[in-house]
Amino acid sequence: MTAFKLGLLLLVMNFVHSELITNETAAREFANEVNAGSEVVMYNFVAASWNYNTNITTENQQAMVDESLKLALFDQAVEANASRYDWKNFSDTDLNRLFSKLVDIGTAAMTDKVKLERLNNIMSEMEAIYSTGKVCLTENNCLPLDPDLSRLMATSTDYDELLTVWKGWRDATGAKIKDLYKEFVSLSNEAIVQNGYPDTGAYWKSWYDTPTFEEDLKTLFETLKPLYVNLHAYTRKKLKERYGADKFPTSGHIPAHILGNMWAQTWGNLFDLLEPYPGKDDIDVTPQMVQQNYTAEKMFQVSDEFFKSLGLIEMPSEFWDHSMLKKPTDGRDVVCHASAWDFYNKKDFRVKQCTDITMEDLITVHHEMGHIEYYLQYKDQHVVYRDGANPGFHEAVGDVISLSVQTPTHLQKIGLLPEVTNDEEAEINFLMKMALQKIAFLPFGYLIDQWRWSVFSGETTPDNYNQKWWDLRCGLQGISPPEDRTEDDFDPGAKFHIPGNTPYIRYFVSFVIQFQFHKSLCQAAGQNVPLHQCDIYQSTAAGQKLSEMLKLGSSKPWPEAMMMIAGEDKMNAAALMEYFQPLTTWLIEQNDVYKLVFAESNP
Ligand code: X8Z
Ligand code: ZN
Repeated sequence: MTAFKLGLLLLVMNFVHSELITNETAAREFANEVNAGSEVVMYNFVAASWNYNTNITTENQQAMVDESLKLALFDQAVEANASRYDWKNFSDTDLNRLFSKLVDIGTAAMTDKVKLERLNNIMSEMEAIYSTGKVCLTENNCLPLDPDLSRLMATSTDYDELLTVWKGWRDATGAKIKDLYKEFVSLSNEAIVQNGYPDTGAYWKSWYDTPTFEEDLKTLFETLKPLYVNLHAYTRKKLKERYGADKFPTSGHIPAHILGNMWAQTWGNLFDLLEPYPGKDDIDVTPQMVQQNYTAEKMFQVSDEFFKSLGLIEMPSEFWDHSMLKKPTDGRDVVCHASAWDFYNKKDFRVKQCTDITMEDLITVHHEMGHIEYYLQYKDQHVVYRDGANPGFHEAVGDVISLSVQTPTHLQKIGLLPEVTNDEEAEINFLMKMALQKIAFLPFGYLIDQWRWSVFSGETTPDNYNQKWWDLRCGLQGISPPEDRTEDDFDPGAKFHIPGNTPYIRYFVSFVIQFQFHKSLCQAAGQNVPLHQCDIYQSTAAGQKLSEMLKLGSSKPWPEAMMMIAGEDKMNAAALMEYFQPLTTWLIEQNDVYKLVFAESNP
């Protein structure tokens, strides 16, 4: 049946019935028809979206918006007709769960077509401004984020040059997005209210289906904070040696532009400066990758090989034929921020990434491949279940794999690390590298949606957008703006996920639960070593355990999926703490005193 016919049928059915339908066999049939119709409408939307993301033009934008409107109409019809069933009282709990998802249609609930179209246009415009943003260092030298500005932020040690780029990026993106974002917030909320939620943030939180979600997050954050604060204090001390203490505020904050990353979200690019025992093994394998003429394709093949070694599903030929693994050189504007795509036809799965030949991007490659592996594993589920157990699960899959990939012994196995030393100093070096990736990120991952939830709920209004942003950045990350910011600036808009409207708490969740997954998969693999040394490569037992969980998609509440893979049904920071224990001890010794408050710690 075509999507159009199904839509029509659904609408007609809407007028025929008046009482709630209790027949569960009929309900199952209805759900199956919706599945077939959804696959078509979703495919059309994803394909149009892909076209826009890989070639930003006004025609492609219009085509994408058109498809998103068709999808919204389809969703509205499904919702209206699913609501004709007495699904809340179904005896079949799966059918009940399925229907609860059919009626939960997000911003597609907006009935005013003009507003819905405007909402979709705003979203694509914000994405275009972000993705085509450039910073001009001189009149004739204007650089995009990827790869140029990212590389500059990663490698420059010139305080003023970093400041020019940092500020330039925020002028080129955030400041231009603020008015659109204001309008977006109001339209998105208007749509979501029609779907029965108080605001967009509440809707996003509902995906975790945990009444204590925010408290749970806070508990996790508080548990992990001392480790972050120790890393922060050590990093600040080293950065002071590099840039001079006069560049640092007396409050104990670190200027936001000198942490090796445009948003100070991960600090791995400072490893040279922060390496505890310099002169040990070269655990940053970027030079090796360059020397061995690594290409983007090669990086994806390396990742595919790891998944295969676990007995998981390899990438289908469509993946290799249609993915965009490199930034195009034909002058097209594209959305460079890496993403993984499910076309909902059970065949077409793609990655879009402007891959740079670096270790950092090799990790992102595994991250994206994790998303695709999840898509492949749950492809036979109903469309509404083709999703992560919760959004954090989806983000964790590839990261779990890269926890193994990054161990020095594994890097040696795949020829990227000529020498591996097994002593305590090498171990601390390695854990420092991992901490700059995993621990440095925690407050950033935690705060983005603290900001957004407060914006969506109306607690933070447009005249306080930037102030609230910096309150969170200073208070939780312990970083400060390198120069005065005002409400003409809109610094949240300079981070992809704000204009791209991708919720962010999923990454904080992922950074915690990926260590729970890792620990349990390591046990399945029979790896009797400290957690940070474990490499599950070639363990089909670990692969089997992972695969069983992935296959569920979102068909079961996430605590069940968690129980299956981790043997416990809650998020828990213990595995993460265990992984970093030797470094925690080392940092405490280095820092001498345990400094818990940024404002009071200024060695
Ligand atoms: O956006 C991503 C992925 C795509 S889901 C590349 N990540 C976050 C970011 O870049 O800010 C991965 C970790 C955090
Ligand atoms: Zn991701």
